[in-house]
Amino acid sequence: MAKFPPEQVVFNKPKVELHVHLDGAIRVQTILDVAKRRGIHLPSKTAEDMKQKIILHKPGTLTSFLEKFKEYMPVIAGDREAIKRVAFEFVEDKAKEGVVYVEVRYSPHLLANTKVDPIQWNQKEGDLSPDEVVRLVNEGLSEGERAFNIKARSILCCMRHMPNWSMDVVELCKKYRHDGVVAIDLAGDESLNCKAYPDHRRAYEEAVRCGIHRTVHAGEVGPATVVREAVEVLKAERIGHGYSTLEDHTLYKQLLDQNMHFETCPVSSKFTGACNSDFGEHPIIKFMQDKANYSLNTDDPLIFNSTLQLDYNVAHKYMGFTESEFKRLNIRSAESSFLPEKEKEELLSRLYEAYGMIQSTAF
Ligand code: FRC
Ligand code: ZN
Repeated sequence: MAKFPPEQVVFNKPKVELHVHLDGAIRVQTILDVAKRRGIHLPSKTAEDMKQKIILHKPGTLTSFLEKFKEYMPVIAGDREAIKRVAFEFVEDKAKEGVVYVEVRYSPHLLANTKVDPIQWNQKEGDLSPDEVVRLVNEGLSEGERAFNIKARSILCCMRHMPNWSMDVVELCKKYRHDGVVAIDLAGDESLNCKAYPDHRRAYEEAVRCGIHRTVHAGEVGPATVVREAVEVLKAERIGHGYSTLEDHTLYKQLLDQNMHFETCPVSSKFTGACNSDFGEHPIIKFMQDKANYSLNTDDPLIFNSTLQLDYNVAHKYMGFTESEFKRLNIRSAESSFLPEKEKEELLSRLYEAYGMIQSTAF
């Protein structure tokens, strides 16, 4: 990954971020502090050393990616104080990156008292429920909103390999829809789509019935058929990543016509091997050329040792993004946010004002 001098800040203007994982956006120092308080042994004593252990240094496999979570998730999961702190600090970090509106996602079950073993995620050993996790995150986010003057909402994730959690997740979305939770997501291994369907589909049907917004991780490493299923079966309103949509021209045209929003993550896609490691060949360039509806996002800044600024720098330096495209995509992101109409209008006004634009939809 190319490093950029900190003074090279492209698009130093208010931004919207729609795809970032709370458990992939934790401060290394917080992991160390919490481990110390809980008496959990870590392989490293200093933040710098721990950071080197957690970050992905080169594009890796799913296994190497999951190993990263295993390093620190047991420190944070199941700890009330840590979960609230992580949510609060997340808002501070986003405010510093110039984000004015963020939707942050996580699996409530994975932050509950769960033994973090990629094969047996569901081993419960404590008393912190997914419901209480959501309440703690809501508190941390709303305290952060007041302290740092930005807007933060959350999205609750179902996991593809844990279909028995999905109805819980949609019920939590319903319970906390007036307390910061704006949508449901489906994350994890895309190859598990078919087997896991009935439960995920029922959860998404319930979301549709109750007016809960929907996004789905699809077409990141999986084929275009996963995207099609997300749209047609799960009634996704936005697609997480969606790069492989380009392999199915009919589907791509259909999604362009219906103004589907793609939550793209340039730096992440390089590290997960989702896309060609040559940024000059990236699907996002096609999205830009076609004036598609998409956002730029970090996904897991802790694991990729990145910031939203880095994703913008990459888009500028290797993909030819201009200031006016950055403005356009942020306005599309705000329009595709899961905020209620009135708040969406307020957000859009804030952007138009900051971008020196007169409000108009003529792009
Ligand atoms: C997933 N998480 C954070 N980042 C990701 C990601 O995919 N980029 C969390 C949660 O916020 C879960 C981490 C959703 O645990 C295949 C199987 C997986 C997996 C990713 C791919 C199983 C567990 C998992 C991530
Ligand atoms: Zn993601």
